[in-house]
Amino acid sequence: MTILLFDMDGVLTEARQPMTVEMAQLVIAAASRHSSYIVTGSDCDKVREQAPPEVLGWLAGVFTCGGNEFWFAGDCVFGARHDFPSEMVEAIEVLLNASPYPVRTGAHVERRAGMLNVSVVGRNADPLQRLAYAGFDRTALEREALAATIMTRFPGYEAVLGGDISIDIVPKGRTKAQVAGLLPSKGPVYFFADRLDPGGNDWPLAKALRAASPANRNFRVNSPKDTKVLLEALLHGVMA
Ligand code: M1P
Repeated sequence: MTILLFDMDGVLTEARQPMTVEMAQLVIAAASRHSSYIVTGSDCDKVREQAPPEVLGWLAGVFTCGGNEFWFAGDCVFGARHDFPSEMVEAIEVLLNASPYPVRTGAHVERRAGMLNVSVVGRNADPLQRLAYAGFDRTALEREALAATIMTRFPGYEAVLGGDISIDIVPKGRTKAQVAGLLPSKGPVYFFADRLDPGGNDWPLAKALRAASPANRNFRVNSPKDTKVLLEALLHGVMA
């Protein structure tokens, strides 16, 4: 039986937005036929805000914080912990202060299980402030530069781009790739994700899945609209 893995932001939902009723119905239909998981850089509170309980109830589990936590039936089954060096947090503060981006909304460094999430505009940004920063970053490539700077200075860590306004920092190897080794070996794995290029937070898992079996497949989506098309195709047996 094919196992389905879904990234959340940009794939099942718009960034930090609730799942639509239509998407919820499709995910439930898929999850009732295939063992299905969400794999996200976000934490469990955000997953609960965005995915309705009836969807979560159909899932075989939710990997949060880039695979550093696993949730099943509403309980945290395991959670990695990591003490990030204070020099890193200090260096991040220097980099945040040095950014030319003028709007700051607060919550710029968020500590999650086994990871740090860092955002120049801040996690309190509203949807318009998110869009504005994402537009700036598309041209300025600020997040790529921040990630590269952090990885050069702290080579034991990986900094990857997850959503639209932040970067996720984890100890080397503690990316979403770890999920590949945690799945039941029941069948091919289909991964639906939007950050499949090097430097994106879905790339390490996509690479690990490709290396594990030629039957595994990574499906790139540009928005939840693409995911709906793929799920409808899956439900009609097109992708089997
Ligand atoms: O799930 C993808 C990403 O979602 C958020 O990203 P952003 O706020 O940048 O759009 C964050 O929760 C991030 O950690 C996560 O990887």
